[in-house]
Amino acid sequence: MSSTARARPLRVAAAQLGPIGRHESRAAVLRRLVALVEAAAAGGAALVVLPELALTSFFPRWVIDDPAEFEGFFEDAVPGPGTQPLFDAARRLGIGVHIGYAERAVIDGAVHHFNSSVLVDRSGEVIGRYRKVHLPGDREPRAGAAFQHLEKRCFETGDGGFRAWPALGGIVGMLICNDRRWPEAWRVLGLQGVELVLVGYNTPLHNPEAPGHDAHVKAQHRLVMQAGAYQNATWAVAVAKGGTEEGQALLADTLIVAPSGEIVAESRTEGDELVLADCDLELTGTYKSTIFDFAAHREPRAYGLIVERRGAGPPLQD
Ligand code: CDT
Repeated sequence: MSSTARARPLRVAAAQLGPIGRHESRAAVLRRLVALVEAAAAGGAALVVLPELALTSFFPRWVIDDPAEFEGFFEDAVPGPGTQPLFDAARRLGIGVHIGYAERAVIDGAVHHFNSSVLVDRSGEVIGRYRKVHLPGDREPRAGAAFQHLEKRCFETGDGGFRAWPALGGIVGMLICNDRRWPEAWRVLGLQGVELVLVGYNTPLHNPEAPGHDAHVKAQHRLVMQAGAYQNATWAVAVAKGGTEEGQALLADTLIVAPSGEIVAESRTEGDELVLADCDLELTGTYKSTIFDFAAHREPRAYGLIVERRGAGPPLQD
């Protein structure tokens, strides 16, 4: 990476979580999260990034017939009474927080469930919220699978699209887990001038639908993070809930990626671990003003099928 004259440094802490048990109490999880926030602040970070569904076990792996147990994985408000110790600690220490959680929202009197994340600034103000758009897996249980992946059953598709916000001296966007595999999601953030993309994930190392892909899970995770960052001239933080959770192996490999596509910091363990990097947001400019000067080089008239088709169809006719 080359240095720039007018640096905009932001020290970011990616706070990887190890496994969370199905019956682990919120209080116990919150103690772990607060310890990570305190360590991030002690390390001089301005932002701590926690993973997808960071308050609970990855419950879409189970068919949960008991409504009380299912609803028990959801939050009515974050920040809110259940997570106040986390946000109190962050505000006291002057550090911003990104966290993923299962959201129960009441919209026009009806209850909805989303896989969501929130970004809170260093003074405790909510900067933005995101509801996961790309929900992988199944609606109905897969026969014979040791673990299900029932996000389509547990959540509704996010209704807010992909957004970026001015925050922390730059422009910050959020994706959640499977979103990182879709270049369209990155590009919608890139077209808002995003400079830092935050991505929490729970990625199983075994996919019952396509076990032949299992050997490539880590490489494919790195591929999409590095490509997404480079092609959109942005820093990117991918933060895992990793390790073996309730018998299911999840990818760790928390990463911080520069706009060059280089991995500048990565986790060494599968447990609770902080990964720190100094991200100069100004570095995005050397890509945004040259090879990825969108205004100069993009050709939207050639991209029509991106929004006209959902699935692949036949080759276009002359
Ligand atoms: N949480 C999440 O989105 N996980 C998916 C697993 C896909 S395999 C059904 C991922 O893309 O990592």
